Amino acid sequence: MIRPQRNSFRDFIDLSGIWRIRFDPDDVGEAEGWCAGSIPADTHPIAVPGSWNEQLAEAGFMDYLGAAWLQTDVFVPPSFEGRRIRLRCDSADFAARVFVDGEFAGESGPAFLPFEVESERLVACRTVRIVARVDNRLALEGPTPGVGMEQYVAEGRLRDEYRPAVRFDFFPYGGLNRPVWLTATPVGGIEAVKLRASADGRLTATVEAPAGSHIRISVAGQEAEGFAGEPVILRVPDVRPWSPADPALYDVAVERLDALGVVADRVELRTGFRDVEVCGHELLLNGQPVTLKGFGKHEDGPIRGRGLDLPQLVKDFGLLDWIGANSVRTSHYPYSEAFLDFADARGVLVIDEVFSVNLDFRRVTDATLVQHQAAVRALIDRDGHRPSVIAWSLANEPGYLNEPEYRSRSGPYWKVLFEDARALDPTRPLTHANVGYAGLDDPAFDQADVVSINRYFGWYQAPGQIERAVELLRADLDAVTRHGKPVFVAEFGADALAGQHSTSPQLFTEEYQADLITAFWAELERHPACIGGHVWNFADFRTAQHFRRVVLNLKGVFTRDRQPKRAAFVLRDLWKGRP
Ligand code: GCB
Repeated sequence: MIRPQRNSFRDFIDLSGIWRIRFDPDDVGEAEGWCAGSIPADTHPIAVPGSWNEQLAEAGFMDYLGAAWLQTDVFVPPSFEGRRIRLRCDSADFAARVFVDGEFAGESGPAFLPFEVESERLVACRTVRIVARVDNRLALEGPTPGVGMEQYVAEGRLRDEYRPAVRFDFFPYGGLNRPVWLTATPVGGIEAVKLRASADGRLTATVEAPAGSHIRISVAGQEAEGFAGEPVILRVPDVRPWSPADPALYDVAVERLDALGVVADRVELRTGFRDVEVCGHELLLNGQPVTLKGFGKHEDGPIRGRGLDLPQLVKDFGLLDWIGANSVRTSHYPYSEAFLDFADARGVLVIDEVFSVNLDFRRVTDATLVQHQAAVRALIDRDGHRPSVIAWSLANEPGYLNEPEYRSRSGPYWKVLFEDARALDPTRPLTHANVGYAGLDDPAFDQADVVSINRYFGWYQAPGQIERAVELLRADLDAVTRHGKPVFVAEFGADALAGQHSTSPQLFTEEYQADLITAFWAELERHPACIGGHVWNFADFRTAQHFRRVVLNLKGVFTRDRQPKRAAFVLRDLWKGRP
């Protein structure tokens, strides 16, 4: 899939704006033909991109989990005549079926990743109606399992009931949370480009286009030619390797030439030349060891929910710079491409995570693995050319329910999943985020290149006892060191309510959060196998309702509206090396 772009061969219309939405709590829309669109009286206005929850809270849809039909009309301009016209959606949470003028056109693939649909109704010089049935429920056996009242009861876990019902600690926002586009590309054009660039200036491009297509690649004044489906290789002399200190980016032009050697299609991708590898307990970037300092984040904000928020992106990258962070994990799902544009340009290292949270091995079937593999493949396809992406994270906290099936059944699952990912991209290390319940010999560690652990000592265990928390952390770091790989603390932290203070160690105060983070950081820094840590979380974020959460998960070092807590200043001193 090629991201929408505009040049002499390609064009797009951004369908962002006010759409209409009709909720379908009884799931009757499909049978009743809502795919053709609805009259305004049955619908509410909704901004796209944006989640329906906070936008339509007053109409009663804050906690809505189910199907909803979103619609808009678009005029297909004359300039699209004779070209391949598609509708592209950058993501639909969590799944969508798309109709054009009432006819089914196609559906989404893995959640949080783009998909395209085509329809004979998409022809130039007419107005078409786009209707998307979006559903924010998750299947029980998916790579991120859903849950319902039945499971809470059957598992005897009524105290774990969330509203809306989820198995994870963030809000299941529904809607079209990233832009939707109408695109026009040449018939028989370039369909995909796989790029890999290394610090020695070598660039390999494999282009998907009609068989036999003649391909030309150019970057920094260098050119190479070849054919679709075969790697085309070129070398840039005196390349400036990409790094956080010098995030040098190069524009790569990929052209398809017709039989006369005339350019018939062109796409551009931006990349950077760099190497990442694991060596013993170290993670090397361009041959130099790196220490990861940063955060787990979320795509989350007031009103828009998970909707793409460009001002917030600008702000967040400014804050990452201000605090001296060099890295982020896209917990717990692939983020927008706009986010990665910033990471590439600002030199922020990214651990790119697939959407698999709290995988439950009592429910894993063959279909789970197939879906998980598809999600990994789609993520690598989308982000594989990004210099900022230094590792793939294939799951967050599988086995967190402490189910015995995790230890007995997950080994072969991880073997297949990791081997598959490694074959798709041998240039990046693989990891997953381990939860304490999954054990210090978590079967996924055998496959991972980096051993990542999430640890909440001082919070869920040993609350209020920072010294004890550090001892527990040290014991786990020592124990996982025996895997002989770099060790990374992918999550640690404490909730703090901005403005809550105390002179003694008290949960929820700004001082406790800051002191816990300081103590953990000292331990991570001194541990020989540890390559750094990510504080959980960059900013406070909304969760589903539960007595453990005060609307938000308060582990942010910034508030949800990006005001610093005490921990932000402390981290800034630690990471920027101030006294
Ligand atoms: C975790 C999860 C994360 C939660 C966090 C917490 O281990 O990975 O999604 O938000 O703990 O605050 O409990």
